[in-house]
Amino acid sequence: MSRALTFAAAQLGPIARAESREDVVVRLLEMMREGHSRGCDVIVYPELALTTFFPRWYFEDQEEIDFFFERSFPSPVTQPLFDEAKRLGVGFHIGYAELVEQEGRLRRFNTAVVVDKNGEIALKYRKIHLPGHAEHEPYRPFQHLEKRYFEVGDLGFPVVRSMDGNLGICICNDRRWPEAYRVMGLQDVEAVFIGYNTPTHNPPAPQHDHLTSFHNHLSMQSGAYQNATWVVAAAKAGREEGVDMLGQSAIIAPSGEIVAMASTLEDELIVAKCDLDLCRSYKETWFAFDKHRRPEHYGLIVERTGAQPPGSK
Ligand code: ING
Repeated sequence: MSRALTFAAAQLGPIARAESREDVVVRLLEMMREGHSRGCDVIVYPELALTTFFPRWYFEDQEEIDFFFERSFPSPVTQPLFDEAKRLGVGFHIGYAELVEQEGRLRRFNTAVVVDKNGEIALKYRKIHLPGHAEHEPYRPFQHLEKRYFEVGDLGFPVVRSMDGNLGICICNDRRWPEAYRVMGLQDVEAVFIGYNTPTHNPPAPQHDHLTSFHNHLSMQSGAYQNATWVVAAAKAGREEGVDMLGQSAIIAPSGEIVAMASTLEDELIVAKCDLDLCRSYKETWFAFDKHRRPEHYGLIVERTGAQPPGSK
């Protein structure tokens, strides 16, 4: 008996800096309704889906920065997403910039949540692998200041049972790090939801630019296969405030095969019926972790941060 969920990746085209959250929510609702009409159970929106990707600019004024953050989620402007999801009986994943008072001080995270079919937040994740840099680097045609504007996430990589599946989240750069998938794999994850904002030019390494799409899919297909999980990945795509952002949102099976992919750089919904029990054939053979893993030999993965060449101290 297959345990199939129909997932959608809701790719977003550019969000202009001047575009209001209200206007963005209209776009999100349109894709939620299309997803419902196509039988979707869960719709996956991108990372930082409510505003333009603001870490591309250097700001000094904290108030200017905090304009891009949500002080509550849901908030009046995002409540319609929760209401419509409940009315339609669909779940969704969405990324946003989270501003929260915690332990007596303001904290800022690059956050994503899974909202279930009752409109309740079932899972929350705060981005752990923050790429880019913390100081203004004028040589760059655009900045990537996630290390300046966000703190490292403090929730680990949780997996929750919701909507009949073991669901996990990682955000953008996290998808390039095998540890992120493996921690979720060790919690028997069956579907990982990923939002990303990926420029097609990386100023420190322009020689890699032509491989941006290959590296995107390579990372996610590997993560899916090596942890026997589905991956549903939604891009913020297109030329956003002058920066070209990768599209090619994709739905990837535990086999590592891409079963659906976006073919535009605009708002585009891609849909696939995903049998979560397909994970079992990998979890019970190739990647039967309990039978085959040898953690007693993996110590360096946790003990050491940076690589140390042979013969070093
Ligand atoms: N984006 C990128 C990613 O890992 C990055 C990091 C920055 C890529 C600059 C290329 C150029 O896909 C995020 N948001 O993590």
